[in-house]
Parts: sequence; structure tokens; C-alpha cells
Amino acid sequence: MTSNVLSSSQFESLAERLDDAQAGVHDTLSLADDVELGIDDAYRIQEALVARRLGRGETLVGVKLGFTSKAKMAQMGVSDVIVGRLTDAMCVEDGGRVDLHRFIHPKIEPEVAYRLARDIDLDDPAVDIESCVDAVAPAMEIIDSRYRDFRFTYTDVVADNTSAAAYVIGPWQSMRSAGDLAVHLEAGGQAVDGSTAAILDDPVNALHALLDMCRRRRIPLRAGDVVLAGAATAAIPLSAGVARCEIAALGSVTVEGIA
Ligand code: OOG
Ligand code: MG
Repeated sequence: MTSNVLSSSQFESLAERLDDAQAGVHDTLSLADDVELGIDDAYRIQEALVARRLGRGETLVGVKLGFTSKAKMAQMGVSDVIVGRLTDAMCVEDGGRVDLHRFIHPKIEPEVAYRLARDIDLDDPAVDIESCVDAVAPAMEIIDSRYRDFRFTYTDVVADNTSAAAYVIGPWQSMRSAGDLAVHLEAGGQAVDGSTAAILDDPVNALHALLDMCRRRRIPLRAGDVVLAGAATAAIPLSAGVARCEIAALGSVTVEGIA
């Protein structure tokens, strides 16, 4: 499967299909039902999808990793790290409200966020990504696959910007270890507990995985960018009411879903 089997108008129309699903709050079927996609194709669709959002005035504010924990891989049946983009329109302030009508079937998951202090030169083999991070925070990601029943293939989820829908970041603190910290998330009467060690043994390893992915995919990393390291536990449904995540030593973060 190579990208040259698809024409650029086909890439554009697959991106449009996912973009329309997100903007129109309706699901769509697996792209894999209609077309054979390779991983390069999937990232190209993601790029076209994000370009449509930027064309509407959104700005890039960071990146997110997916499937950095076994719990997430098992929940979604996928076993390779993926990367997606975050835009300003996805940001919800800590303690803020989010209108659930924006989403198709939202779920929420606990995350560790990092903040880049410097632009990263992807072509510099000696770059030390850890030293480019100045802050860490507890965070939550709202994921909302555009695919029916959250059922997708690996290439589908990459094309769909890794289900990214919204995120909320708790208090930033200066960069420090976030390895093996207890994680508690509660939303809609459900709760899930885990540890940040579930994220590639230590979420700092997500930074190295990110650098590798960004080099391969030519995704820029810039000063001020937020990095979501990937969920520490499986996601739980987001419904009306307050969702709260607490990470030991990092603090807590909340968001209120409004029906
Ligand atoms: C894909 C997004 C995965 C994570 O933190 O692992 C992700 C999905 O589960 O729909 O964001
Ligand atoms: Mg996530």
C-alpha cells in the first residue's frame, strides 16, 4: 500500500468526510471499508484534516500521543504509538465547562502534559528533548472518535487525528519527574485508577517517542507547544457533570460537561 494509489483529491475528500463528521457531530464508517490505506496515507489525511481546521482560523498549540499505555492499546485493539495535533479550539480551561453537544460520543482519559520551552530542531541528532521541556501538569483529554461506535483500524484513527476533540490542563509546575505517580479519574459516576508508570514506564519516555514520531512525520515542535503524553488508563464515557483527574504530587484538574 503506497500513497500514490490515492489521488490528492481522494485524500482531500477523506479528510473532508472526517471534518464534516466532527463539525456536524455525526459519525462515519471506517475509511478502511472504502479504501486501502497505508500509514503514510493516514498521516497525509490527518494533515489535510488539520489544514481544514487551520483554514477556519484555528491555530496549532501542540501535539498528543496515543496508545502509549497497554490499557489504551487493549481498550482500542491497537498496538503502536500514534501522534495527533492539538488546536486552540480544543483547549478548555481548568475548571471550565464544555458543551457536550460538540461531541458524538465523548470519552475522557487521564493524561500528563508537558510544555516545550524551545523550538526543536528535528534534524539535530543531538537534541535533548527533556531539556527542552520546562513544565509538567496533570491533564485530561476528551477523545471523540468520528467513527461509529469508536471502532476503527490503526490507519483510521491516525487519519482521524487520533480521536482528538478537547483537552484540559491543570496547574503547570516546573519540570520534574512524573514517573510512577498514582492517577485517579472520575466522570459520570465511573472512576478509574492507575499509575503514570503505565505510560511507557514513565511519561518522560513519551517525549522520546514523540521526537522520533515527529522526525519521521515531519511534525514541527515549537516553543510553547503542549504535549499530551497519552492516557495512563482506559478512557471512560464523559457525561453531564464534573470530571476530575488527580495525579499524586502533580495535583488535579476538572472540567464540567454541560448537556
Ligand atoms: C485514540 C486516542 C488514543 C491515548 O491517550 O492513548 C489516545 C482513541 O482511543 O480513540 O489519545
Ligand atoms: Mg489521549
